[in-house]
Amino acid sequence: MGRMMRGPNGSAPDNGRPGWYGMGMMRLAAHPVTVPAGKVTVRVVNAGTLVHEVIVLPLPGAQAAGERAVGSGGRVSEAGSLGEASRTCGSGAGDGIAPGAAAWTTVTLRPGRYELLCNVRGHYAAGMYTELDVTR
Ligand SMILES: [Cu+2]
Repeated sequence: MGRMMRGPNGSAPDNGRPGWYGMGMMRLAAHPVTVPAGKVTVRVVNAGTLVHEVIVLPLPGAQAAGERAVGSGGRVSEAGSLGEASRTCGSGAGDGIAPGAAAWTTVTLRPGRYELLCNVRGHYAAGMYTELDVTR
């Protein structure tokens, strides 16, 4: 069976509107932060009030989580994506995880460093990323 991970934990904007307000407090956390190589089931609970998603990307070289270039659309490149959890109460890719809902995906990961991130417009720059390390 897979390992348990949770996130993202988007903060709750006081006015309930998506946008810049409250985005400085957005975050995404993995539990645990290190897992053995092989099939890894990423389970996500959206504890925030906005729609989120989690995408799994390798971290090249010495790059740290949060260092990807953000394009003019407020998103990062998903090239090389190994999978994503973005379907409300479902597996794999969808239209985003509704507030309060769960989502999941199973990916096969070799030993290395990975980044879990939310690529909803503006969320990466607001801090929705975290590193996941995979050991042998
Ligand atoms: Cu997000």
